[in-house]
Amino acid sequence: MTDIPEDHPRYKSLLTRELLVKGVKDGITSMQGLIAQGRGEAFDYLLGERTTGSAAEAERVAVAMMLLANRPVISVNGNAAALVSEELCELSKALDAPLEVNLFHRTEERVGKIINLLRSKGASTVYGDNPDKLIPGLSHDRAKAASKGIYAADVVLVPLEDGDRCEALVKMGKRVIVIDLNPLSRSARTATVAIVDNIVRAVPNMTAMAREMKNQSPAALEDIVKGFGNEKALAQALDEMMDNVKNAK
Ligand code: PTJ
Repeated sequence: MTDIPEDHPRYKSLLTRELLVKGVKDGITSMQGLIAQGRGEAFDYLLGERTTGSAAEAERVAVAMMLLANRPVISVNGNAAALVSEELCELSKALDAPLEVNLFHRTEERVGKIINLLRSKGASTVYGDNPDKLIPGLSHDRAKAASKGIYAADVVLVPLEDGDRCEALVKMGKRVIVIDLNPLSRSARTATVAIVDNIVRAVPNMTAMAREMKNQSPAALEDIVKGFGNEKALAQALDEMMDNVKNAK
């Protein structure tokens, strides 16, 4: 990895890039993952590289939804594994939700490496190496799912998702939470809850919230979920981006 000085004004962003490049070298992240990160970075720049008010609210709703779920599952791809493997394990514990590796550019070797990485960071249950079901309506490898994992889940957290699978999971009757910096993406628009934030900020935020909210009553958690509308939240995210751009003039 290139040694990035901590006083560099773009330290965090450059470090994120380094993690992804390392992910590619280690066989965790796909080459396409670098391009996806570039698109994410552009939106993050517009957002001011911060967790906005609407993102924090979406994170709270997502945590409440996961805590209320009977079978919550967290999906992990090559970008998520490179950027936040340890943080995802902590979130998995805080929410009592297993992890499942699900890849768009699937190779069994990469699935195995990501599972090993997650286990080395403390994950207990990780599905993905033995998918025995197919998500209906998807023709690519992303359809592969574990019968005890995503296939049976009632709520699925899918960071950096492609729109197709998000739509297919919603069609199966699941509540789908995406983390996607692009509020215009099909996944963000199809999701039950879209969190417009960088995964490196969103996942630790959600873990802290889960620890705080864990003892709230189901009625109190329902109240948090009830008031949420994804369309309105996405409109707010766009407003926050535009305000940030206007303030830069
Ligand atoms: O590891 P694989 O094979 O499953 O592949 C993973 C990628 C991400 C390559 C694959 O799912 C893909 O091509 O995704 P897309 O369709 O490019 O969508 C990724 C979305 O995530 C885009 O809308 C980006 O803006 C957004 N994004 C990228 N980096 C981040 C992000 N959102 C949050 N945090 C990020 N760091």
